[in-house]
Amino acid sequence: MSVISEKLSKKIDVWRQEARELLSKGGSRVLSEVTVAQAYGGMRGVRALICDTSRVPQDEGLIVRGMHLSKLVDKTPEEIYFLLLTGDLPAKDELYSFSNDLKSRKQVPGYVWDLLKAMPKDSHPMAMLNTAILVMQKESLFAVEYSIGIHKDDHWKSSLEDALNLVARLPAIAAGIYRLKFKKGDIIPSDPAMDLTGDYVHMLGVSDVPDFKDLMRLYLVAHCDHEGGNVSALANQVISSSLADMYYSLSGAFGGLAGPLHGLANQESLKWILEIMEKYGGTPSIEQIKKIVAEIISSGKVIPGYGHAVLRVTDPRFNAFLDFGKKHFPNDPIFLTVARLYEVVPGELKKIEKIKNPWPNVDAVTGAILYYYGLKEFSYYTVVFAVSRSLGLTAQTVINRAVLTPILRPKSVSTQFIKDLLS
Ligand code: HAX
Repeated sequence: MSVISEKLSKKIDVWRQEARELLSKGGSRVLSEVTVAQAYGGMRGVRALICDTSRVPQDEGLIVRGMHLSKLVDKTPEEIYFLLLTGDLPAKDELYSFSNDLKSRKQVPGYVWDLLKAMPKDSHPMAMLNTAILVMQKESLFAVEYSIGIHKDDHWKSSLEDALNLVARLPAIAAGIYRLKFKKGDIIPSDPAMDLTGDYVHMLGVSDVPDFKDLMRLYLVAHCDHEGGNVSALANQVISSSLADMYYSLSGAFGGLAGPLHGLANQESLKWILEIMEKYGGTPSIEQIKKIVAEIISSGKVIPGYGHAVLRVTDPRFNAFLDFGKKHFPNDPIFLTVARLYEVVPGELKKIEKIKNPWPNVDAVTGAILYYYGLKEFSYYTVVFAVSRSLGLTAQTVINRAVLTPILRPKSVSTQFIKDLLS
């Protein structure tokens, strides 16, 4: 048995027992009420899901398994994945064995490359990523075991195998997509000895750029998870709750991540920053930014990278990347624009009453940083986000399988129901 399976099997017994006890102690206690406004308003604030991999308190931001992101910025994706799955950071020997386990699973089936090469040249990189994941569905061990009729108590075991295989292969697939889509030359084979970040950077073909590996390590850590109710996590959970395997649920989740109000916001944000820099011949002045914000709001559009459905403070992930930029390239003109926008935009958004959170989210800065390091293809940025988010999403699915989360099926009501209620 691998270190991770052994550790998880002990934890899972505890988690199952805990859930049973909590349900018998207070199964009828109310967590949330749902107002008409919430039913019309995207269920914002309705508490109706359990997620233990991470929490996002509105005034703190991302907390992974009880540890605030600011305490995790020096970790590796392997450490974070172990933490997400088990609730503990790995001991040195556990990390060694877990990292080797992931290294042994990196091989991408050849048919994935054939398919990606056959896709239309103008396919979006996220569509390529989803296609690659979906075509690998036949590799699902969970699907095989389910068809054999394995006991549901053991569903988590083959789900864990699917999770580890997916997480191990995604950097190669993502890097391959970058090279194919943007004509960067041949696909660079994975180096079996390298860790997830090193290999990703190596396969992108940018391993000679100083500090880029460190940036990617931070990137893969900071985007790993964001509790259970965001678009991609919710989609992931809904799909996997039908006992569809992880290839289906992860590609479905990434379909949501590819939306401009979610993971695509990083590409939108940088596009916008470059446009205003072009228009104003560099970093705009404070007065110019005020004018830009007013124009966007009056045209009914959103300021990309600002606002959040849950957060009510500056996203700590934004702060982590801002600190990275200040350390490595404080005088880069695009980075200076990001910093100036941060000085001015929140004050302007605060004046608009309907906007609940005027502060930047992670997407306000990451595009600018990837651009600085030479990753100038905006449409690729969400793919990097997805590689990181695969850690949290697959961990959530393993845990949901482990604690036997049932099929998700909230109740909808009709407009007539609301009319009758209010009459
Ligand atoms: N610029 C302009 N208006 C904004 C705004 C912004 N950045 N953020 C919110 N608003 C508007 C909303 O569009 C909404 O207007 P309407 O009532 O006219 O529809 C109103 O303010 C209330 O919205 P809210 O309650 O404050 O925010 P929501 O929970 O509805 O939406 C969003 C949260 C993140 C979708 C929103 O803030 C937004 O569109 N931001 C810009 C896009 C963005 O940065 N997305 C990335 C979010 C982080 C993430 O998921 N990354 O993957």
